[in-house]
Amino acid sequence: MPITATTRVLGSSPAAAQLIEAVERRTGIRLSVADEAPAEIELLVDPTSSAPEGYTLEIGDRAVVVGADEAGLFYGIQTLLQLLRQDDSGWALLGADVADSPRFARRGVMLDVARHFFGVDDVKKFIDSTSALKFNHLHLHLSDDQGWRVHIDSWPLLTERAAATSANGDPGGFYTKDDYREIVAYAASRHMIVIPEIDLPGHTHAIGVAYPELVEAPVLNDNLIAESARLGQPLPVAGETYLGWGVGHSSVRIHEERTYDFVRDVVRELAEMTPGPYIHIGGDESLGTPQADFDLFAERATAIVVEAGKIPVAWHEMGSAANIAEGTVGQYWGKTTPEGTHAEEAVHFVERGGALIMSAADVTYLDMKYDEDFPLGLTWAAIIDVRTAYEWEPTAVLDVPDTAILGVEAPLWSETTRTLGEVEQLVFPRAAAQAEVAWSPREAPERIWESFRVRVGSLAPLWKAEGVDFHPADEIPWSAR
Ligand code: TNX
Repeated sequence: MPITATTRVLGSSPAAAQLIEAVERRTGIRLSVADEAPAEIELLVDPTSSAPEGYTLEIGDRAVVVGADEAGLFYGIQTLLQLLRQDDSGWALLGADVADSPRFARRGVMLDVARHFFGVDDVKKFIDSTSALKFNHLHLHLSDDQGWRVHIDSWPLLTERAAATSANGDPGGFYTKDDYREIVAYAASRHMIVIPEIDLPGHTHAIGVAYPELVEAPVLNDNLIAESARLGQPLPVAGETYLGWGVGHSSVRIHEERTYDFVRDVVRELAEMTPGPYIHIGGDESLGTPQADFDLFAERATAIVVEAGKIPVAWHEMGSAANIAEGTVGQYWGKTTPEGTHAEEAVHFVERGGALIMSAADVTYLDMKYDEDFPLGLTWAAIIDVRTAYEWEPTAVLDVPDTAILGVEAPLWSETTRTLGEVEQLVFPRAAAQAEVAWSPREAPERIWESFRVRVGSLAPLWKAEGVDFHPADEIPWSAR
């Protein structure tokens, strides 16, 4: 059906305004609003129409989108926008008859704002581009060795002393509480829940820059020393800003009560400004923390999150603790063929009544290079081309019931990315692969690489119109318009 200046949209929800703006960005055509039916494009919400977050979309002489809820309507509109095409006779919507709803309730992306800081406008743009792929959770990695990125009233030196720099000595920054609330509200307007992460008990060198009494002296393992030398990076020095990106050298003091006062205060202040149900407390790569201390910390820290009324989320290593709080959600970042103790740690979350988010590093990690020569990214987990990112099955990695898998999250670690444009080159198109793994039924006939590569290729004009700096991987037949 043609899209012209006389095309009208009926529907009062915020989704109608979002559709009108997106069409204008793409085509330059400003659709008008209809006061009553019939209109060329009709947007409706009907809870009986499909499963939560689902929608139906019919495009013939008219286009009708019916969401099961506001999120479903938003997703139906995203699909409609993917069907906009320009040819010699102008703009049109391709015909369609779609009934769609998500396989997994949890479809996430993570942005590491600690290794490099990204300001509110960057995060909003990241929300726009990822929510358009129907991602509904945004995990913000808010603290790491290199910096602390959110203001905490009860521990003000965190942002006063430990936020100014990023990895490599690049500029840092932090979110005021109003900034953070603005991000949360913006994400909600795109149906995304923010999950804040404070990484503990390792990845905490920056805390020690602000409050030295909370953090142990750096533990320098052989790998850290060798990698730092190879990369020409400095080693961590207690109380001084850390500019390298080595991991596993820092730990908060497990046997000091003040550490738990700190954790309680931070969790409380974060919980107060986080409407979503989750607080992520990290737990990865605490190589300098003795195992018994680590397990003790995991038990106390997860209990503190529960006391604050939130569901704890932790990287899978925290599953080593026998008495991790019941219901804690584990985030598995091992490989699709698990190594070492990764699988048993992950499974323990399920044994404790929790569930799992799958972030298998050799397929979902958005910071891995596409190929050996790609200028951005790392290689430790794998080289991940688009096909590799696409062809995996989240329920086939661990020996747990399918119902224990909440969904998929694709993390972007930011050691090598300084700008949002660089982030986008790593994220797109591979985030689209994870979006489909998380959304589409396993048995759908289109859930195959030969179909996906053509469909993702058709997103190029949309991404160009939205200013998304995607990587034009040569595995994909990119559409010109
Ligand atoms: C491992 S994955 C980390 C991060 C790094 C990342 C780089 C995980 C839970 N921890 O600290 O940034 O590798 O790919």
